[in-house]
Amino acid sequence: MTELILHHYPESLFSEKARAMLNAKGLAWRSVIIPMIMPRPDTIPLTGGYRRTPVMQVGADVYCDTALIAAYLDDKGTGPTFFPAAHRLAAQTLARWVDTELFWCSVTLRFLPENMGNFFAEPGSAAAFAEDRANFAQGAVVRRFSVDEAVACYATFLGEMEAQLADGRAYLFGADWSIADFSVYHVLWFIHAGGGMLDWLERHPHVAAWHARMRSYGEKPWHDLSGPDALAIALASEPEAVEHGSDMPEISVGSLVDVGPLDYGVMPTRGTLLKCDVATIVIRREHTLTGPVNVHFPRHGFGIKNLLS
Ligand SMILES: N[C@@H](CCC(=O)N[C@@H](CS)C(=O)NCC(=O)O)C(=O)O
Repeated sequence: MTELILHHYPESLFSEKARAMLNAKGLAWRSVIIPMIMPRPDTIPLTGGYRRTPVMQVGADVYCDTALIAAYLDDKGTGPTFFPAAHRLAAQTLARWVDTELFWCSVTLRFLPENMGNFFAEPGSAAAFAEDRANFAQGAVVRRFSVDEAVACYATFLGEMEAQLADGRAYLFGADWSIADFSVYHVLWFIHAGGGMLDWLERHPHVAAWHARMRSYGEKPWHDLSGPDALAIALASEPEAVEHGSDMPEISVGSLVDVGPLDYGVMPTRGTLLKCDVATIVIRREHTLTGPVNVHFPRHGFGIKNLLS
């Protein structure tokens, strides 16, 4: 198998989800640490505009969004599937809710001064981060949580999770993990990563034990790779063959399209449509530093616009 390369930064919670999935599956992977804020000269040539974190590179193929990274990794490595047939609907639906609603709840909680820990270790980094994320938020359609709402939401969720785990099961839906475990894990990891609200975990012992179990997959040491070396790997590789097809009558294969998230971080990637079905959108683009690359997006939560219509 071509090397798996994660472009990420340590503080990123969705990166922690990807790291935990890679490690849980026992996969070897290489790590490109990207800056927490723009510019990202060694990642944007690969994605062509998409700027959310993380992205996973496999040669000259780039996978955007951890939902798609999970689907890609599922039959790789060892261990149970992320999508057990008996719980697939519940696990996927919970994962989607957690990656959106509980995620925004966690942002409010983690950025309370008492929960931040050393998130902004460098002097001046808070101001630069705020400016960068103001740009990132351009065009976003999300509802941020007030502190009161976030506290109530998290308290309710932890109570329900404690009840779910109370029969001694190891994971949310039974003896084996599902994608929901990885989604819930990264959000809880983020809330508590600054050392704040630890008493909330202590008051929920089943959740605390589950969190410790999931933590054993995250934050593992990785083999570093420089950004320019990752670009060179793309340049030396050919994109994987894709079965062409479009399920949209008005946008055919070969059309020039913009593809991007619909909720936030909406900066699109421009390329030629190769494939669009219920699960994925794949476009081909090219950059002098990478040569031709295929950029893969999940269909859910992403929009596609035909530039010639
Ligand atoms: N649905 C996306 C969400 C990714 C996301 O929101 N990542 C955050 C970091 S944890 C981000 O992109 N922040 C802005 C940035 O890193 O530029 C996924 O699952 O990958």
